[in-house]
Amino acid sequence: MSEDHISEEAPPEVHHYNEIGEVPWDIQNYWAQRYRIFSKYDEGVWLTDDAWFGVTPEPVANKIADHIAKYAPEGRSILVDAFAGAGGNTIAFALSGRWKRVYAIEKNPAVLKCAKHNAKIYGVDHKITWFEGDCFDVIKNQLKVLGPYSVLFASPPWGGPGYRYDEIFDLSTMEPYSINTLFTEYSMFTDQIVLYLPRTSDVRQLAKYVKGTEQATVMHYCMEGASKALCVYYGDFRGPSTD
Ligand code: MGP
Repeated sequence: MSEDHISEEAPPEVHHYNEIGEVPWDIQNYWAQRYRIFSKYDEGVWLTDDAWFGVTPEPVANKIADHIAKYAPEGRSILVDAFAGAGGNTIAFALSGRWKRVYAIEKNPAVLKCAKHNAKIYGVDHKITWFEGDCFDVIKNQLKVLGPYSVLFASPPWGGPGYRYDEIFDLSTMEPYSINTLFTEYSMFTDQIVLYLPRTSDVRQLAKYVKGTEQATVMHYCMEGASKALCVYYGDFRGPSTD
């Protein structure tokens, strides 16, 4: 870790909890799994209280990064992470070594600070270009020309942990961005799109965005025998299901 990392000041809504007594009750369950979420948690990982709900556990983030690195078309050298959050996926993409550059977008300034700080802990901050803002605006206004060289990964908000109570999750009413909004916006940028979505997502809705007789792959990412979430791969990914 560098000196400037150690002396950095955390904004007021950013925390590194050391003991369960400090942790708000509704995130205690996540804090209990902190080393599965960030194996380097004790090196001073930062999170906002809301960021705990959406962060991808490290083994899952690494597996997804590994699949995208292996199966994305060769000509793609840029990875755009549209919802960087506290950095779980972004760090894994940078660690994979597959990308010339990782572009990470996050709207919430405090959460973006967490992502940058956490990337420093993992030693990959220098491989990432950070954008503070709405991902649709950043992609349209600042990254547009990179579309043909990029893979777009998005782990959007799912409308809160309440997603668990739906037997089949309706992606058309997902808040604040429906599957239709996400796909329509992202497909104006690139045709290589990976979305991280609830494990109970309605796959019939995912199929609607597959052109003609092309195919998409849906992959469940599991820990200890239970699916955590799925990824849908749209584009020319060479069959992650074979791994
Ligand atoms: P979870 O269902 O809240 O936890 O999230 P868990 O421990 O699997 O619940 P249980 O029923 O198994 O006890 C599962 C995973 O979904 C988390 O690890 C996050 O990666 C992801 N996740 C959860 N939420 C609410 C979101 C979200 O809003 N957006 C994104 N992108 N990921 C989420």
